[in-house]
Amino acid sequence: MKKPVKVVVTGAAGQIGYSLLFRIGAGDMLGMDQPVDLCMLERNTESSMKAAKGVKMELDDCAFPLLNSITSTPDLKKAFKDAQIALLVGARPRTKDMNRSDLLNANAQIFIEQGRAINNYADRNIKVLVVGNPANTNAYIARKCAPDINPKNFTAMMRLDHNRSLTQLAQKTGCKVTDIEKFCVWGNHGNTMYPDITNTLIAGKKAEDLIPTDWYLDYFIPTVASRGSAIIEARGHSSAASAANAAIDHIHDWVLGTGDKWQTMAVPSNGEYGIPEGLCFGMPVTCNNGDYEVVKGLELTDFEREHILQNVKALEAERAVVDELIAK
Ligand code: NAX
Repeated sequence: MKKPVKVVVTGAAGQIGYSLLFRIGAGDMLGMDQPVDLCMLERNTESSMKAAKGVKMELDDCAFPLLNSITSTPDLKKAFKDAQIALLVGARPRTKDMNRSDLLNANAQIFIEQGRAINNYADRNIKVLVVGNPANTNAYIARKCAPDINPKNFTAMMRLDHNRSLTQLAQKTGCKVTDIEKFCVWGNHGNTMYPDITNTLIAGKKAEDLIPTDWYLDYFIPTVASRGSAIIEARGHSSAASAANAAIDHIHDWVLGTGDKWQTMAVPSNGEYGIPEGLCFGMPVTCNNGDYEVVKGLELTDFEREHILQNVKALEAERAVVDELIAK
């Protein structure tokens, strides 16, 4: 049996945590031969700790063979000590009285602290996935606060947007999701996100030849971007099981590989495709040997450039706000 991998999940007593932890315990994320030391980090309040205790009791009751240990703590040092994988899910939700900069401010404090704790205590090769919103900017903050860790290892989740898109495309064309290749969602996990079919093949045929342009522009792009709100409207709560599933997919592929198959990950830009260096940006990647690589050599159309630019502007505006907070 392999040596256990230490996995930290923040916001473990929340909605997404409640789906995510059981999937990790079942072996869906790291494989059926990989034991896990699972650490749940929650806020240091009586109600959060009590809820986390309840989740831990249920995890115990599953008797998952792959769960080598389960701990629950509000302590950043204990949680991140030697952590090899961190899923940063816990974040401050937006409440009615908050504007965008209040939300950025509240979350910046959380991700500044967690970034520092990762820098001080985590395994030097830790892989970090930020789910908590604003996910791209929170990943940027954590990375900036962890200067001793490879910047490449701080990613944000756009896999839910990717998965949502696959199903829309499959349903429109009557194909299977597995028939779709070379698709990605560029940019920010927000209204400007750009699900891009320029290079996409569906069952070997060019997606642009199969899909009516008006459906793509007027239905597909806005439907993917507003799917989160549609779920809240229908369910009364935000996406949880599908978000947990996307987090599992993201880490699974990063660790276990995709071969030459594209996936979407939000990763720190190295200036690819004119995206300013350092922004955490959704891009097409392939994963091999525990590492990801941004797909290179794409010739962008004017339409792609324009949509990528909208996302650059959105993320640069957030970066300007949080850079001041990080510097304090
Ligand atoms: P919940 O409000 O159900 O759970 C959040 C949990 O985080 C709570 O238990 C809370 O106590 C905990 N928490 C808050 N601050 C913490 C801290 N500093 N340390 C540890 N734990 C802390 O939210 P949930 O529905 O689980 O969503 C979590 C986050 O995911 C939200 O920010 C949400 O907006 C974001 N999402 C991101 C998605 C993406 O695709 N990137 C999609 C789904 C989701 O909307």
